[in-house]
Amino acid sequence: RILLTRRWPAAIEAELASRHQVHINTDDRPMSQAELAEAMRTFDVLCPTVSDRIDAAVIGAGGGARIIANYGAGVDHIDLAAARAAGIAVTNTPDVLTEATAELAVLLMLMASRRAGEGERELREGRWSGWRPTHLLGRSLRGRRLGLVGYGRIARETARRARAAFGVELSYHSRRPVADDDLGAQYMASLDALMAEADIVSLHCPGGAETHHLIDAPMLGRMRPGALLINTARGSVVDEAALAAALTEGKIGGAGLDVYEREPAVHPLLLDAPNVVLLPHLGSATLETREAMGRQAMLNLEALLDGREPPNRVA
Ligand code: 8YV
Repeated sequence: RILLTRRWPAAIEAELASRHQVHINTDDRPMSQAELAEAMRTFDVLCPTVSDRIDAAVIGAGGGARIIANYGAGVDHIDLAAARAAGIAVTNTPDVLTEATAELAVLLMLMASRRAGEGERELREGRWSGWRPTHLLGRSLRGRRLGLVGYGRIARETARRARAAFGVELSYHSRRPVADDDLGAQYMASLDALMAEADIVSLHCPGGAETHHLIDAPMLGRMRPGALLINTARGSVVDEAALAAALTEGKIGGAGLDVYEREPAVHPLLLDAPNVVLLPHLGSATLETREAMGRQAMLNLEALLDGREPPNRVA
């Protein structure tokens, strides 16, 4: 018995339902903590999403669940230590969403550097007074230095696209340099130095306690005037209040955000800040990708139920 905590694309829901007993939360809202705990007791498999908080209390409810097959790559909303202690497997869906998320990171870079969000708002609000030579001048991406924080699959695909299409220079910061980096990006052991040198900083590290507010006011203070911050990783990595202040005070040039500290809430000062592009967590939101994520979750849960090692076990 499998529970989907949210609706998946119809084709993959149907595929899953043709093979298993599937229950789907059809309400257009996340389930409550009490409902999730109850589900842990009564289902064999829970397929949560980033909008569910699978904390120690939910996991501790115990009972039937043998696997939490997350629909998504990031698992910072799941208490992995509690799952380990309870002997419940946790899997995720990496790889299948790499391209879609990298595309969105590039979209945000383009929108922020060309002031596309500002321009669209101005036009829709009837404030466009016509063409003029100095209207909404952005900056070209060519020759600018893209600094990647975290250098996993999504970071590298973002870097590959940005370099091939727009001719950016590449630097990255991660705990260790990547061996045999085919992109030849410059490794920077110091995040401070990367922040100070990059024209565009793009975040690709996991969420969770280790990276909470990694990009805080002092870190934002190191950025070049006019530099852009792109976040398709997790909202918790950035101190949103400090970012809103840096934007409003003109300390940095702009930001492109897809993720937020308290989704779906967005810091009110960010809504009013200049040159910030705000998207509602659309990183993996293509039909192909969301179907592939469902298929990957299905491979994981079926492997575990059949007594095989799931391909994407994280706990
Ligand atoms: C997903 C994401 O849409 O996979 C992730 O970590 O942030 C998104 O692309 C989301 O996680 C679905 O649960």
